[in-house]
Amino acid sequence: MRLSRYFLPVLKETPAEAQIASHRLMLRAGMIKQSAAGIYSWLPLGLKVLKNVENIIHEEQKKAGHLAIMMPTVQSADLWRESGRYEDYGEEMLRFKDRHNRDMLFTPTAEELITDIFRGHINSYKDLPLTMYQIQWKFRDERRPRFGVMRGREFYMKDGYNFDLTKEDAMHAYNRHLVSYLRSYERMGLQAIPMRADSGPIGGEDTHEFLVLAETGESEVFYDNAVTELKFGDRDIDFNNVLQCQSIMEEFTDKYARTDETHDEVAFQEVPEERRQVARGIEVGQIFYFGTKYSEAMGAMVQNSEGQKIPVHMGSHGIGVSRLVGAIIEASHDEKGIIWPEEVTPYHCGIINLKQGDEEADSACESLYNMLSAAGLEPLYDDRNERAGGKFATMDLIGLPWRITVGPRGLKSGLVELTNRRTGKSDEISPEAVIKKLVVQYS
Ligand code: 5CA
Repeated sequence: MRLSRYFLPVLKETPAEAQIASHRLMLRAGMIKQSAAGIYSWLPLGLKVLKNVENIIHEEQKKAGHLAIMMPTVQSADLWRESGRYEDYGEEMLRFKDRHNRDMLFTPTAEELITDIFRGHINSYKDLPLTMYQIQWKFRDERRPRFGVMRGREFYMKDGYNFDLTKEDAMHAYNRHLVSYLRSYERMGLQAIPMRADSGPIGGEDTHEFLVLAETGESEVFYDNAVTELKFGDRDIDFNNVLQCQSIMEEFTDKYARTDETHDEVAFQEVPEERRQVARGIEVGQIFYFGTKYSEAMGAMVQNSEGQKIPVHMGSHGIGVSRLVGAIIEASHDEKGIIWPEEVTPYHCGIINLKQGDEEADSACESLYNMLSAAGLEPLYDDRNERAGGKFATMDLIGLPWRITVGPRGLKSGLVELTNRRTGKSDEISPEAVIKKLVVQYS
């Protein structure tokens, strides 16, 4: 992509309404634009990151054997009356009427809709287990939308739902989700710690939230510092292996780690004092087992092997996809701007032409651009007639992991400069060496 052809409305001033780094930087880097309180348009740069995050989730869900679907954002109130949640959900639910005066709503989550799909088609244990998920916009009329995409009213969420014959099978689905979530967050360059939480309006007793530690996080958290030493890494996972998934779940949840909703001061005091931590975190996901709450209310029954009809066991599992973009920035930025982890970066590298219009510099940049593209990488080439200082500031702000600086002086000896955004370290190397290095880096 050439910057001269791009839409990157960067802001020089810090927007007054933005209180935390990620909100400030997303506005300044031209990633999003607010259209109403807690409702945003995603501009080209922001959308690229959102899609990268979404893709990681799709890939990891696929590995876990979960099936992608897409349900509507507008639902009829009738299903929610069946479960009893139409009244329970309160003012967070956006309600409206269609032209026939029927009660409709914008989906805040989709337990009812998926249960309706299930009961319409499945009635035997032979069709279980089944887990389906979607990545779709949600709306919750939050009392205090704030911090940009962190607490929006409209937000992008992954919601998955498992259907199982027994509680044991459903707990395997729970563990499978926990494992696939740990893996997804680590791929995004985040450490998200599973913490025992409260189930709120979703219901059920078994639930964990995933929290990314950050001073600006909205949740207060209490944990044994030993949990921060756990790494998922590149373990080989067999998602059908019940014991393997269970043992990973135990490894990541047996130490004390809770949000303020479930915090138990007596149990916390048993953690050795030097490891006891009280901090803040951003909730980037939550998994629930709620048994037969929806299947009983809505008649989602299956026949077991003895021919009896029993309500199916369910859980639901969410990831805040749009919130994650903010969380990644909270975890990875400096005073100059964003620093994208390589897995989610919108472009693999930036090219800065120090002397636009200089024949040699222009042609070196063009050739770099073409070679990088041919090697399967996506460069962002700043080909505008701007001063070098402005180009550097923009590149630092938008946070691409690598910057290639091309100028007449280096080109005299056939060299360009390759700079790492995180470390600030630069190397003067040949364009061919740049390509080689970046191809290895991103493979
Ligand atoms: N039905 C369940 C699981 S699919 C559910 O709705 N869970 S949730 O309420 O915990 O939401 C899932 C995730 O969405 C949360 O962990 C959080 O990361 C994200 N989320 C929730 N509310 C908002 C919001 N207002 N803005 C941005 N992200 C949100």
